[in-house]
Amino acid sequence: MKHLLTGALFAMLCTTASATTIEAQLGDTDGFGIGATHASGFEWSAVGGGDGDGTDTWVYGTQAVSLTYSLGGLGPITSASLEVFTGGQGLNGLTSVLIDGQLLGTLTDGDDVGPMYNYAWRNTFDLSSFLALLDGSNTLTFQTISGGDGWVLDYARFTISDDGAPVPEPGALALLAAGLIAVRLAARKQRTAQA
Ligand SMILES: [Ca+2]
Ligand SMILES: [Ca+2]
Repeated sequence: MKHLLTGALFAMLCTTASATTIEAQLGDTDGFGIGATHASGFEWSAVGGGDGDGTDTWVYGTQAVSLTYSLGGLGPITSASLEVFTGGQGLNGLTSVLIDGQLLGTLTDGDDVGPMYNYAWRNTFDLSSFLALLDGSNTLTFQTISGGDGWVLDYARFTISDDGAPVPEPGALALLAAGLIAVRLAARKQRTAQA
Protein backbone atom coordinates (compact mmCIF):
# COMPACT_ATOMS: atom_id res chain seq x y z
CA MET A 1 0.00 0.00 0.00
CA LYS A 2 2.72 2.38 1.02
CA HIS A 3 4.78 1.70 -2.11
CA LEU A 4 1.69 2.07 -4.29
CA LEU A 5 0.87 5.50 -2.84
CA THR A 6 4.47 6.67 -3.01
CA GLY A 7 4.58 5.54 -6.64
CA ALA A 8 1.40 7.44 -7.47
CA LEU A 9 2.78 10.58 -5.84
CA PHE A 10 6.05 10.23 -7.75
CA ALA A 11 4.18 9.77 -11.05
CA MET A 12 2.20 12.98 -10.40
CA LEU A 13 5.35 14.90 -9.58
CA CYS A 14 6.97 13.71 -12.82
CA THR A 15 4.06 14.90 -14.99
CA THR A 16 5.08 17.84 -17.14
CA ALA A 17 3.14 20.27 -19.31
CA SER A 18 3.24 19.23 -22.94
CA ALA A 19 0.47 21.01 -24.79
CA THR A 20 0.51 20.28 -28.50
CA THR A 21 -0.06 23.13 -30.94
CA ILE A 22 -0.79 22.81 -34.64
CA GLU A 23 -1.10 25.43 -37.34
CA ALA A 24 -3.39 25.14 -40.33
CA GLN A 25 -2.85 27.72 -43.02
CA LEU A 26 -4.39 28.66 -46.33
CA GLY A 27 -2.16 30.76 -48.59
CA ASP A 28 1.43 31.90 -48.21
CA THR A 29 2.77 34.84 -46.24
CA ASP A 30 4.12 36.90 -49.11
CA GLY A 31 1.95 39.98 -48.73
CA PHE A 32 -0.46 39.28 -51.64
CA GLY A 33 2.55 38.29 -53.74
CA ILE A 34 3.79 41.89 -53.71
CA GLY A 35 5.41 42.04 -50.29
CA ALA A 36 2.73 44.14 -48.59
CA THR A 37 3.23 44.33 -44.83
CA HIS A 38 0.91 45.02 -41.91
CA ALA A 39 -0.51 48.57 -42.08
CA SER A 40 1.25 49.29 -45.37
CA GLY A 41 -0.47 50.77 -48.43
CA PHE A 42 -0.39 49.04 -51.80
CA GLU A 43 -1.70 49.39 -55.33
CA TRP A 44 -4.57 46.98 -55.98
CA SER A 45 -3.58 46.67 -59.63
CA ALA A 46 -0.19 45.28 -58.56
CA VAL A 47 -1.84 42.19 -57.03
CA GLY A 48 -1.18 39.36 -59.46
CA GLY A 49 -2.92 36.24 -60.64
CA GLY A 50 -3.21 34.56 -57.25
CA ASP A 51 -2.13 31.22 -55.82
CA GLY A 52 -5.09 29.22 -57.13
CA ASP A 53 -6.64 28.76 -53.69
CA GLY A 54 -8.50 32.06 -53.42
CA THR A 55 -5.52 33.90 -51.95
CA ASP A 56 -3.44 36.67 -53.51
CA THR A 57 -6.28 37.35 -55.94
CA TRP A 58 -8.05 40.71 -56.12
CA VAL A 59 -11.74 39.86 -55.63
CA TYR A 60 -15.00 41.76 -55.21
CA GLY A 61 -17.61 41.40 -52.51
CA THR A 62 -18.30 38.47 -50.17
CA GLN A 63 -16.01 35.48 -50.59
CA ALA A 64 -15.65 32.11 -48.83
CA VAL A 65 -12.56 29.93 -48.50
CA SER A 66 -12.10 26.47 -47.00
CA LEU A 67 -9.41 25.12 -44.71
CA THR A 68 -8.85 21.42 -44.17
CA TYR A 69 -6.31 20.07 -41.72
CA SER A 70 -5.45 17.07 -39.58
CA LEU A 71 -6.08 16.99 -35.83
CA GLY A 72 -3.91 13.88 -35.47
CA GLY A 73 -1.85 13.85 -32.29
CA LEU A 74 -3.97 16.57 -30.73
CA GLY A 75 -5.88 15.93 -27.51
CA PRO A 76 -9.00 17.83 -26.46
CA ILE A 77 -8.71 21.36 -27.89
CA THR A 78 -8.53 24.03 -25.20
CA SER A 79 -7.55 27.14 -27.15
CA ALA A 80 -7.43 28.35 -30.72
CA SER A 81 -7.14 31.52 -32.75
CA LEU A 82 -7.49 32.65 -36.33
CA GLU A 83 -5.14 35.12 -37.97
CA VAL A 84 -6.04 36.65 -41.32
CA PHE A 85 -4.03 39.06 -43.44
CA THR A 86 -6.17 40.99 -45.88
CA GLY A 87 -5.98 44.23 -47.82
CA GLY A 88 -8.35 46.80 -49.21
CA GLN A 89 -11.29 45.87 -46.98
CA GLY A 90 -14.03 48.25 -45.86
CA LEU A 91 -15.09 50.49 -48.76
CA ASN A 92 -18.72 50.58 -47.61
CA GLY A 93 -18.30 49.49 -43.99
CA LEU A 94 -16.43 46.86 -42.00
CA THR A 95 -16.22 43.35 -43.43
CA SER A 96 -17.46 40.52 -41.17
CA VAL A 97 -15.59 37.24 -40.76
CA LEU A 98 -17.59 34.05 -40.15
CA ILE A 99 -16.50 30.50 -39.36
CA ASP A 100 -18.98 27.88 -40.59
CA GLY A 101 -21.60 30.63 -40.65
CA GLN A 102 -20.92 31.95 -37.16
CA LEU A 103 -19.74 35.52 -36.71
CA LEU A 104 -16.23 36.01 -35.33
CA GLY A 105 -15.92 39.75 -35.71
CA THR A 106 -14.97 42.39 -38.22
CA LEU A 107 -11.81 43.26 -40.11
CA THR A 108 -9.95 46.51 -39.64
CA ASP A 109 -10.85 49.11 -42.25
CA GLY A 110 -8.15 48.81 -44.90
CA ASP A 111 -9.80 51.09 -47.38
CA ASP A 112 -10.20 54.83 -47.86
CA VAL A 113 -7.77 55.68 -45.11
CA GLY A 114 -4.99 57.43 -46.97
CA PRO A 115 -3.36 58.36 -50.23
CA MET A 116 -2.58 54.73 -51.14
CA TYR A 117 -6.29 53.88 -50.95
CA ASN A 118 -5.75 50.20 -50.09
CA TYR A 119 -4.09 49.07 -46.87
CA ALA A 120 -3.01 45.70 -45.54
CA TRP A 121 -4.12 44.61 -42.07
CA ARG A 122 -3.53 41.58 -39.93
CA ASN A 123 -6.47 40.62 -37.69
CA THR A 124 -6.56 37.94 -35.00
CA PHE A 125 -9.71 36.35 -33.63
CA ASP A 126 -9.98 34.30 -30.44
CA LEU A 127 -11.78 31.03 -31.20
CA SER A 128 -12.39 30.02 -27.55
CA SER A 129 -16.14 30.08 -28.10
CA PHE A 130 -15.90 28.10 -31.34
CA LEU A 131 -13.67 25.15 -30.40
CA ALA A 132 -16.38 22.61 -31.19
CA LEU A 133 -16.31 23.77 -34.82
CA LEU A 134 -12.64 22.86 -35.25
CA ASP A 135 -13.12 19.40 -36.71
CA GLY A 136 -10.55 19.48 -39.51
CA SER A 137 -12.66 21.29 -42.09
CA ASN A 138 -13.95 24.84 -41.85
CA THR A 139 -15.32 27.50 -44.13
CA LEU A 140 -14.32 31.10 -43.59
CA THR A 141 -16.64 33.70 -45.06
CA PHE A 142 -15.56 37.30 -45.58
CA GLN A 143 -18.82 39.16 -45.80
CA THR A 144 -18.58 42.67 -47.20
CA ILE A 145 -21.25 45.30 -46.71
CA SER A 146 -21.59 45.86 -50.43
CA GLY A 147 -20.64 43.76 -53.43
CA GLY A 148 -18.59 46.58 -54.88
CA ASP A 149 -15.65 46.38 -52.46
CA GLY A 150 -12.47 45.03 -54.00
CA TRP A 151 -10.01 43.30 -51.64
CA VAL A 152 -7.42 40.56 -51.33
CA LEU A 153 -6.57 37.78 -48.85
CA ASP A 154 -2.93 36.87 -48.27
CA TYR A 155 -3.45 34.02 -45.80
CA ALA A 156 -5.72 32.62 -43.10
CA ARG A 157 -4.14 30.62 -40.31
CA PHE A 158 -5.57 28.60 -37.44
CA THR A 159 -3.42 28.02 -34.35
CA ILE A 160 -4.94 25.19 -32.31
CA SER A 161 -3.71 23.85 -28.95
CA ASP A 162 -4.73 20.99 -26.72
CA ASP A 163 -4.54 20.84 -22.93
CA GLY A 164 -1.36 18.74 -22.76
CA ALA A 165 -0.85 16.52 -19.76
CA PRO A 166 -2.49 17.67 -16.53
CA VAL A 167 -0.09 19.42 -14.18
CA PRO A 168 -0.89 19.29 -10.44
CA GLU A 169 -0.55 22.67 -8.79
CA PRO A 170 1.63 23.04 -5.65
CA GLY A 171 -1.51 23.38 -3.55
CA ALA A 172 -2.90 20.13 -4.93
CA LEU A 173 0.40 18.35 -4.23
CA ALA A 174 0.41 19.55 -0.61
CA LEU A 175 -3.17 18.31 -0.27
CA LEU A 176 -2.20 14.94 -1.74
CA ALA A 177 0.78 14.62 0.62
CA ALA A 178 -1.43 15.47 3.60
CA GLY A 179 -3.91 12.85 2.40
CA LEU A 180 -1.21 10.19 2.17
CA ILE A 181 -0.01 10.93 5.67
CA ALA A 182 -3.57 10.72 6.97
CA VAL A 183 -4.07 7.35 5.24
CA ARG A 184 -0.86 5.96 6.78
CA LEU A 185 -1.75 7.26 10.25
CA ALA A 186 -5.19 5.68 9.97
CA ALA A 187 -3.67 2.36 8.91
CA ARG A 188 -1.23 2.52 11.84
CA LYS A 189 -4.06 3.27 14.28
CA GLN A 190 -5.99 0.32 12.92
CA ARG A 191 -3.00 -2.00 13.40
CA THR A 192 -2.51 -0.69 16.95
CA ALA A 193 -6.18 -1.27 17.74
CA GLN A 194 -6.03 -4.80 16.38
CA ALA A 195 -2.87 -5.61 18.38
CA1 LIG B 1 -11.45 47.91 -51.31
CA1 LIG C 1 0.06 35.17 -50.14
